[in-house]
Amino acid sequence: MKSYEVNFDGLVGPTHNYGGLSYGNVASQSNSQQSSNPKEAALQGLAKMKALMEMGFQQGVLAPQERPDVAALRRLGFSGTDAQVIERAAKDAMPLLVASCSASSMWVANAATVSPSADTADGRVHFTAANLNCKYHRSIEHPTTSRVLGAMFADQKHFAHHAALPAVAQFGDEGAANHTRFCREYGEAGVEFFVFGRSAFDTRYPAPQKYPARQTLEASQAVARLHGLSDDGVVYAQQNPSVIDQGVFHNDVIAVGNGEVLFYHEDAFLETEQMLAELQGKLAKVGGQFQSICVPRSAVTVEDAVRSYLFNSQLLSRPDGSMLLIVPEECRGNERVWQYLQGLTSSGGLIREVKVFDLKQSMQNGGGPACLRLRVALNETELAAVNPGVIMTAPLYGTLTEWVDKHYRDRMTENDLADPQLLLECRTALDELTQILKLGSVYPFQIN
Ligand code: SUG
Repeated sequence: MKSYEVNFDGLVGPTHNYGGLSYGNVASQSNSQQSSNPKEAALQGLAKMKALMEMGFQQGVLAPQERPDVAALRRLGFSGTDAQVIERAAKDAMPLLVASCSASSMWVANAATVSPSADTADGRVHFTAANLNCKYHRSIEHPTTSRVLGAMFADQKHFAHHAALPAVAQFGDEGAANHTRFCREYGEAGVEFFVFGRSAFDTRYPAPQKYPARQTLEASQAVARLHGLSDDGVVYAQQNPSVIDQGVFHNDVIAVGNGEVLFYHEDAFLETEQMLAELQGKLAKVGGQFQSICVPRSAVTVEDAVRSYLFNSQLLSRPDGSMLLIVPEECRGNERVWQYLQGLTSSGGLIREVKVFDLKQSMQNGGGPACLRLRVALNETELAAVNPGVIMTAPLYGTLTEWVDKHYRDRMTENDLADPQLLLECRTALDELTQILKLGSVYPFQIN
């Protein structure tokens, strides 16, 4: 049976803004308080989806969340009408209003961890929504994420959904941003590679000194158990704590994998040789030939990687077996990175082509091409069971760009978040969106 890797991209929500909310994420902190352009952000994301669809890749779309999250503000003690809740939060606790307005659900690489049916004990595709416990503004995403994923992958014969892990730092889980799958073909059994930043219970593992390690070993292990993965089908590795301290807040900022290939920076991991040997051995057991491409620090520094997001690229398989790298414009702007990429594609290796996308609105908050997509490997039968409303087509692209043009503002600052009119605008837009994508009622304002 045919199988595919389907990229579901997060549609940027109408409140996209630069809140400076993510300590440890250099771009988020350095662009704090700048004015943003939600309309441009959404159109940049849609342009990437359309381009991939036109290149022949399977592409889907994942809906944004209801923001401002008035229900979250109510849980923090703000009361009255919805407009009063926003007004009181703006007056007494602006940082909480900003957090409740974040469009951070656009970075759907953090929405969930997904295990394809070929790897799981019950032969279904498993999803665990990420608790995103490290940052308040992201920790409020998972209930709606679960409802949206449930509406997209509704058929229980093929899809199994798990609630987010317990909401404590010991089980900090950031979803697919720290999860990579290696396989020969997407529909065949593979090896799932979980990268963690620290251990919550075992003091033998070192931890970063400056910035938080968001993903714990214990969270990754829990996800592997929930998904029914076999020991032979899983490899755990620790991220190098010193790169976390340089702004590598997720593994997908320093490594990316696809098929049988891992593309990574020399400083990305601890115990790298042992980890590569384990990946090679386990992939061989399912018939695969593991290959790794190490980018030396002498060519590209960790700082270059963090600034350019070279590794936050999408590594995609072409029908002829070669690979294509989707990188952000910032890679072209960095001389060393661009030179490295020229050498890589002309070396006769597997990665033959680089395509550049302008995703500046998202990049300024620390989200590159790979952050914006959730990969779901599906066979033909499973793909046919996905809600067809969320699969990208030329007409859907047209409808969504019109929808963005109609509902989105082209400038957003902190003051705009306090405008009660924004809440109404967002709800009107999202109500229409759930009809466009045929999701049913998924937002708190549609349910309560
Ligand atoms: O969680 N930025 C996100 C970026 C997530 C990128 N995802 C991956 N690498 N997979 C984060 O730090 C910034 C929001 C603000 O500052 O307004 C933010 O949440």
